Amino acid sequence: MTTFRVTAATPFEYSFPAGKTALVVIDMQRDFVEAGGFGSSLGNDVTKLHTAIAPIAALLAAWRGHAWPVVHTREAHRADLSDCPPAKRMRGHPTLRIGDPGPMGRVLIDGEPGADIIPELAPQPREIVIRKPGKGMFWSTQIHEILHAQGVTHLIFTGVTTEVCVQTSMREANDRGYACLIVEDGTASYFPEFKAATLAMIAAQGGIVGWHAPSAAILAAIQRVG
Ligand code: C5J
Repeated sequence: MTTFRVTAATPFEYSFPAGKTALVVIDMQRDFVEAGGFGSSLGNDVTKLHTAIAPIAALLAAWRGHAWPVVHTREAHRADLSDCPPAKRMRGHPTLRIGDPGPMGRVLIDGEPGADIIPELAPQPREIVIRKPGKGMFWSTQIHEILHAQGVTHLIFTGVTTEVCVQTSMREANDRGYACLIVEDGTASYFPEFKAATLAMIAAQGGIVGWHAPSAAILAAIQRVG
């Protein structure tokens, strides 16, 4: 099996096997990335997330070119809110709470326009798309079983927001035995300082949670082998 070596990874080289490494795109949904959704209802500047779109698109093109596994997640709740704990819904002082009607339909509700993945990164047929009610992608989903059935051992994380759903999912994955890397320019936060801190704490102590690297280093590793 071909192995790709990302030499410019932190804290040291990361290698990943062809076909057994899934590209994970966390929550690139209109509700987080576009004005009028959940992210802006919490007072955030959603344009801060836009830098991640082009690097994710480039990685998606590479993964699609080889027909390697791709996972997209969407944070979204059932219409009756039965999977949204009141402690989550009532927290803070957003202008719109989860389930409230907004410019893109009911906020963070499955099937509403805001819960869709942005058109630039729309999933293709045969890619894995999971709806998750929590921040982490393993909580109350079948993703571990799906990845296990496909023999996936390595996960390369992208998406938003770095310190919330991406970091939570990466930590959950680390505990389940996946070798995980987060893509520096393929993830973004409303708070750049939280993104920087997340990358630092992931790679600290000899990669206690995993690795990080720029998208260019991953693409170069693939191109070197061909
Ligand atoms: C948040 C997410 N930030 N996808 N969700 O509530 O990070």
